[in-house]
Amino acid sequence: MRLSELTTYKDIIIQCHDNPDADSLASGFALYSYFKEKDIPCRFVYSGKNQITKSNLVLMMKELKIPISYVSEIGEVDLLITVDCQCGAGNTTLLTGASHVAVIDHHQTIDDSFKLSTIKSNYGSCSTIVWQMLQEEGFPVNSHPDIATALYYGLYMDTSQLSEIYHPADKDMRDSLEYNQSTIFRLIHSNISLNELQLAGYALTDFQYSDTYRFSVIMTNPCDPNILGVISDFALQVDTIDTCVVYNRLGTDYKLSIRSCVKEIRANELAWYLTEGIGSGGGHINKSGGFIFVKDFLHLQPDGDMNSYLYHKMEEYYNSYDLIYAKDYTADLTSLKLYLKKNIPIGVVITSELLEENTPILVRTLEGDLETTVSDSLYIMIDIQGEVSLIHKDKFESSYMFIDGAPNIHTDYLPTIKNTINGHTYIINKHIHTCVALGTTHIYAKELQRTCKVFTSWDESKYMLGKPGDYLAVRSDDLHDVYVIERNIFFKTYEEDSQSNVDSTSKSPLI
Ligand SMILES: [Mn+2]
Repeated sequence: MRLSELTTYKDIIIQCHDNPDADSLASGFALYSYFKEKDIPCRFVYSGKNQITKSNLVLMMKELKIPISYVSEIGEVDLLITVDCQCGAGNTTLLTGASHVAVIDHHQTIDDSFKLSTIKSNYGSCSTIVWQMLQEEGFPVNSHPDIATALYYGLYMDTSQLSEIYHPADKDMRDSLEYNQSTIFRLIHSNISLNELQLAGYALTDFQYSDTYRFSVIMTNPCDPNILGVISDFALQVDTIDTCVVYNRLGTDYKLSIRSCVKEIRANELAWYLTEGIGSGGGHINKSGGFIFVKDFLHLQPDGDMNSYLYHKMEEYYNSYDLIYAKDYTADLTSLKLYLKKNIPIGVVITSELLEENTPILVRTLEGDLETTVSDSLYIMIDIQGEVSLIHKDKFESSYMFIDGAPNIHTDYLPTIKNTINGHTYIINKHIHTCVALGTTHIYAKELQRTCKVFTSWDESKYMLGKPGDYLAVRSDDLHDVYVIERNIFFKTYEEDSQSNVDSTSKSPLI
């Protein structure tokens, strides 16, 4: 969806989620400014039980002149845009009266029936999506310091002070915005009030702790949901706490703030686990949040004891997965089958076709930034999922050959190459050649029966998550090269090797 498509509507209401945060205020404000400039009657609103009181948000609205108003109904309107949230989601009060609805969000898709929607669940902030959409329309964000500052603060607050930025689009925005530094500094230091400081102190005097699993569960009195995050950040600093959940009840929901500081547990996955079926959750690797509907919770646990539910659910989570550290793992080949990699055309970029020899470049990919220097012998490979690897010309020529036609790449972010001297960024799609591997690659693989977290030998800091139904793979030429292949990619990329000369005594793969 493009923003220009939305300018055909007579009037527009932009709604952010209940209990707005900085990201939702920034995204809505930027959109509002775009439609105002196009002379389309537009309002920016939020609803829900609570009005904004949190000190940093009050300051943000005042300093950046964000014209948001609190409503309980909207009357008739041609188009309602929900921003940083999805119409129908638990955190978004349903405002009726709109003839059409559009959704712009970076949370997990809960309903894909909206014709008008841009949802990018892997973006750090909704501000980034709106910024990209404004770029697409040629809207000069940096000519509006208030908008640039709001978008920067939105990303800042949604990515734990920019510490959890991983999507390249988020980095692109962070690097490009010309924001007001002194305003950002004041906002950062207006995060909690004196009363909230006291409330956090009370909460921390009473907590549940598991010796076995090193997690803590903490209840607080009702407060702004953002304060839960302040408390969980603090609790996680304890040397013997690896993960924690801080929660309270606000009206019809329980709010949860979840943290993890160990590489074996991702806070966002834990949030999904704790709220599955009775609410919703998500976020980032180290920090996440969620909510649980009181009504659905009472069905599950009629005594309403949230503390005991969370404690036991945490224990259950710790027992729900297997861990594999590829470096020290010895695969049991009798339980695996041999598969052959299909010859899929992938992409290759010859760097010297784009830039002069010896130019330092930054290759930005979904997986992270990669710095290198252009040379005649440096080729960049782009695989089916848009993942990038560097390869020497000689190695390339002995392992691949060029073919005609387009490569088979499915990604929502094609890598970009930036000249780090002059900052010029190259869109590489015009420069991608197509190639296929010479020879064959074999793997041993089996279908996973249980959730499995694999720390590969090439990245020991992050695990690959395998769900039941996905495949655990071991390279036949390197038994320590263990990884997970998603079920649908597996069937696209591999076929069982009938010529297999592996002893296949075991017919039922197990892990
Ligand atoms: Mn957000």
